[in-house]
Amino acid sequence: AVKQVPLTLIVAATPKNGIGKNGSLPWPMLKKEMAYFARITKRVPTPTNTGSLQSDTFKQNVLDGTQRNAVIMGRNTWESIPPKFRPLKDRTNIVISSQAREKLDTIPHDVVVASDIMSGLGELSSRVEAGKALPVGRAFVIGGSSIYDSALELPQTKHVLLTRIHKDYDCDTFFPDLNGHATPTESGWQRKTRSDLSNFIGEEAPDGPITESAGEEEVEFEYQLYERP
Ligand code: FOL
Repeated sequence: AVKQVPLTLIVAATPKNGIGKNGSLPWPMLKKEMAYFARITKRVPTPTNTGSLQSDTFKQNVLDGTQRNAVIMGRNTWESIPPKFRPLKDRTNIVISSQAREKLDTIPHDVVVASDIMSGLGELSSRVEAGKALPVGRAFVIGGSSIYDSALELPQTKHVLLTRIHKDYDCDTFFPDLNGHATPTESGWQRKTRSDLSNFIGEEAPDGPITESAGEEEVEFEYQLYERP
């Protein structure tokens, strides 16, 4: 039996599941939300603390440097990240593209380029075995639409960290409807409690919505966790 690495989707979406507009995010910069994304995708769990006690799950941090999480993204999402922030630091970046690295705009060699999620993870495993990359902690799928779609088809995708933005923005890119992918029964996606979320992310989750001033306006959002069996 070969253990497949669990995949977690992380996404921020409007009430209509909008995630993007004209190659960037639809909302003005939400500093706290972006900081949450960075913190959660960097934080590595310990496999050594057997995990019967959930509070042990996150005693190890990225700063220990024995593992690093992977972030898996499509080529458009890669290009949407400001050049000064990419590759996303302290994470192994995997870019999905049907074009070979050579035909793409200068992607550093420590970034894995692959034609699909499973080959990207396979290439990363080869690099780990060759001592050229750190062992994988968690693997996060960070978009966009078509990469989220593909990930939801994979049986190893068990969690979605969704930030629900409580405001409508005009969008041209959407997150797939979780229970269009599965029936709203026990075999489908279920929202978990705040306590489950805290345990999963390794930090206290806020109670209720967060308000952030962004540009001219105040924007409310909340962090959610979904799971499927
Ligand atoms: N998930 C959530 N919850 N929020 C998001 O904004 C988000 N964005 C993407 C995927 N999942 C998400 C894809 N888009 C950066 C920029 C765009 C982006 C993802 C990441 C980025 O620059 N991240 C830096 C932080 C930069 C900063 O602190 O301003 C990083 O280090 O992660």
